[in-house]
This record gives sequence, C-alpha cells and structure tokens, in this order.
Amino acid sequence: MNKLPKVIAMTFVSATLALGSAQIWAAGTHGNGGHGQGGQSKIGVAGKTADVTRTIEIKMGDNFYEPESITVKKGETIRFTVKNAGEFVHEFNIGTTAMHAAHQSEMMTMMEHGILQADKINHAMMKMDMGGGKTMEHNDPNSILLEPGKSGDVVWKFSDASKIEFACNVPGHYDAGMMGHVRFN
Ligand SMILES: [Cu+2]
Repeated sequence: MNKLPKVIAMTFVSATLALGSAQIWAAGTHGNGGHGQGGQSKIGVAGKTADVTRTIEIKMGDNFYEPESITVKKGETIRFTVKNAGEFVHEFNIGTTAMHAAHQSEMMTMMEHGILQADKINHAMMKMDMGGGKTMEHNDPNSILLEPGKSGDVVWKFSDASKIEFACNVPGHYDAGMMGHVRFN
C-alpha cells in the first residue's frame, strides 16, 4: 500500500537527475576527454610523467591558492602537487576564463543535485552512468577536485602562451578570488 508513493518518488528523483545530466552534457564540456574540449589545445596537453622538469606545490585554502600565480615556460611539463588545506572542497583547474565559466555552471548543477557538497563529494553519484558511459567523475588531466585534507597531482604540458588561469570552479569560489594567472617567461 505505501510502496506505490515511494516508487513514484524515486522515479521522479531519477527523472530529475537525468534531466539535470542532459543539461550538463548539452553544455558539452564534460564527456569524451574532459573539460573545455577544443579549448585544451590552447592551454596545453596532458603531460607525461617522464617529461616533468619541475614540481610546483599548490596549497588550496578557503578560498585562495598559495602561490597566487605561477610562471612557466612554453613547452614545459610541470607536476603540480596539490593539497587541499581548507575546510571545503576545492579544485585546481587549468583553463581559459571561458573554460572556467562553463565549468562553473556544470558544478552549480552538481551542487544542486547533491553530487557536490560544500565539504564533501558524493563519489557514488559521481560514478553513476549518465548514459553512454558518461559520468560526472572529475578525472580530466587538466584538473583535480579534492575534499578537505586530500592531495593529488596534475601533470600538464604548457604549449602556448595564451591567457591561462588556474581556478576553483566550486560555486562561489572563483568569484571570491580563488583563481590565479599562469605567466610565461
Ligand atoms: Cu574552491
């Protein structure tokens, strides 16, 4: 007797989630190969560990980076060792201003669905198949999303001197100043 409303409620949740996901994919930046596809050639390519010539430590706080900006050479492959020393989830993402803006709206949708929370990530929901094998997992080579206390690496080869920023696209953080410039020398 009371099973029916439960089924309806669950169906509604799934449908809503699927709709939200469709909107995420329509934005076209997650999926085959990651954030800002098409934009990646401008900012560089995933680096090979064997090509790393320098390691830069990045500390993430609420809501800032240390250091505030980085200087690289064109063609240089850098290993970023990123640590989230804050109390909220933060991201280290290499991209253009436009790539970050697109990702911010995706992350807003993830937060609305509870996949991303202020201080934790719902890993099970992140791994859910949204159709066609697509998930919302953040395993793109140009970014890392970390819960408080967690660390991880990003290995990136900078191939062009176009305007690049590293930024956190968790809702509100970029606007609070959690971004820095990549300078070329
Ligand atoms: Cu952040």
